[in-house]
Amino acid sequence: MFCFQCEQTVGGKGCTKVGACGKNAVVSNKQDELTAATIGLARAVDGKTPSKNADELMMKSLFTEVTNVNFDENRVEELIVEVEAEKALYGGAENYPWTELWTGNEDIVSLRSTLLLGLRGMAAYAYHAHVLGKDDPEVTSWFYKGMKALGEEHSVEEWLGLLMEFGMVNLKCMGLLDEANTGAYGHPVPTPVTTKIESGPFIVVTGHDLLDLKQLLDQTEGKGINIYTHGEMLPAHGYPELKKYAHLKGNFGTAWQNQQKEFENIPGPVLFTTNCLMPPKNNYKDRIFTTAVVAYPELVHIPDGESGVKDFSPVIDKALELGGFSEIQNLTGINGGDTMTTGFARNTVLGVADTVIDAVKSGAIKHFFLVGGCDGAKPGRNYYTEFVEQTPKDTVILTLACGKFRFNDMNIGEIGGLPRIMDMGQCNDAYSAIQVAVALSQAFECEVNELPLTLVLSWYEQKAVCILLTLLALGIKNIYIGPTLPAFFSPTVLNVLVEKFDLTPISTPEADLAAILG
Ligand code: FS2
Ligand code: SF4
Repeated sequence: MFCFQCEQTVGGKGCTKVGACGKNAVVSNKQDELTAATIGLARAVDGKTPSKNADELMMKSLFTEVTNVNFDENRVEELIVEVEAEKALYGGAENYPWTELWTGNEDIVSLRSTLLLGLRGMAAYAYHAHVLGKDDPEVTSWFYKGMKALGEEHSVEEWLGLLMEFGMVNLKCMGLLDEANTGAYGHPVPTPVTTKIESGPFIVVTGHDLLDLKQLLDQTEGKGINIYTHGEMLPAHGYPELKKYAHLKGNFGTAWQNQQKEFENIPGPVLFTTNCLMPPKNNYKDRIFTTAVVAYPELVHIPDGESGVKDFSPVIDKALELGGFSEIQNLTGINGGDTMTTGFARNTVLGVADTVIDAVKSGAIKHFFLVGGCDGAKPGRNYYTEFVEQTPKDTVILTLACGKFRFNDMNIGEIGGLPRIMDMGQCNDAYSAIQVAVALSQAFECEVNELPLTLVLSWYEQKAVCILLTLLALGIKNIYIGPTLPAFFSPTVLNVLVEKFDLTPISTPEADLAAILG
């Protein structure tokens, strides 16, 4: 096996025997085989119109290959068989030799890998929009274009061109998901979320898929079962059509890398709608349920339902059987706070744009930071907590994705009635952040790069890769990135990114803050 797609890759170089994520060599090789088969599918449909089934297979296959999504060789094999059958309908085509995916000239491998990993990330977003009935022909067709391109020879300039084109397509895809989520559930509103867990049966829902949460809320209503979000599901509390359910009570736990501790002997089931799933320990294995493309051997999987409605009875029965805590649990976030406020998506922030603009003009707000992205297990990630703690009182922190659990229970005060930390949502809500930045640049009649705004990003898996490519394609410069740089950036590719975009690796909060504000 060879895999270097995530931030915890072994030795910062590549996983070759077993993944640091727990993915074994058989699954890893099968995922490469699946990648090669989807390149074959893209070749086969070239010049023809792909079916809806082909489109779904493309999204599902790429999503399946994302870190911490699928650990089940049988499910990957099933997908390979389905892709081959679909490919045959278009007269077939050669698959890419999967053993050559990560080999060749270092810079070409780097550029090819970056495009593939970005496509994997975008597939997750496209899939969430798709289940809500939203597809964009440009996004869908770019999966074929991108996968076909992966199997071809290109110059460095051509690869860079493809990456920038992809970044703009991913912006469209995030916009599509924003439209799907807000269309179905309304625009998020600021919502304080408690970290306390009440007594009685409960279910924890994690991952990014709001439709799975909505169906579970419907199916548990009036049954005496409380629902708690976890990880990337926290922003669900902000959506009017989800927050209206009285039994959507609060948030359990913190970011994904703490799950093996947090789920220990928990008296309730956990539903994984997407990544990040870690190999479950024996003391809670019987309580973990997967759905959609998430899978792990021996765990109960909730299949896609007839006419789009899933049957969550196995999860509900488990919640009733386990019965929950006998008394209220006064849990807190990492810093001891018992409330995590979310819901500051674009509509809310732009709704107070005049207040924000006045505060900037009067000097009450000196700088904006977007401190966002993934969390992970590396000790160096304390940087993000310390960075937020050290930001001056006249600055505002916008945040998104699961990295925020490092500081989203802290109360660092307000400016002009607005909290200094504003949670914009999941990683895909980078779209909201981009809309706000564009609106501010229009209000101040300047370029986004001239705004008093700095992006301080943390990355872990491939959704962060597609978002980074979007930000670069938009010409956003001076992004700070950590905790370490991707192993799939070769020295030459990294040089290009540093020179062209001033991409800066994080150093210390003190030094970086001084450089940004000085
Ligand atoms: Fe966090 Fe994991 Fe959103 Fe990533 S829960 S690192 O999938 O996509 O962030
Ligand atoms: Fe290693 Fe990350 Fe790949 Fe898992 S996903 S095998 S940890 S590089």
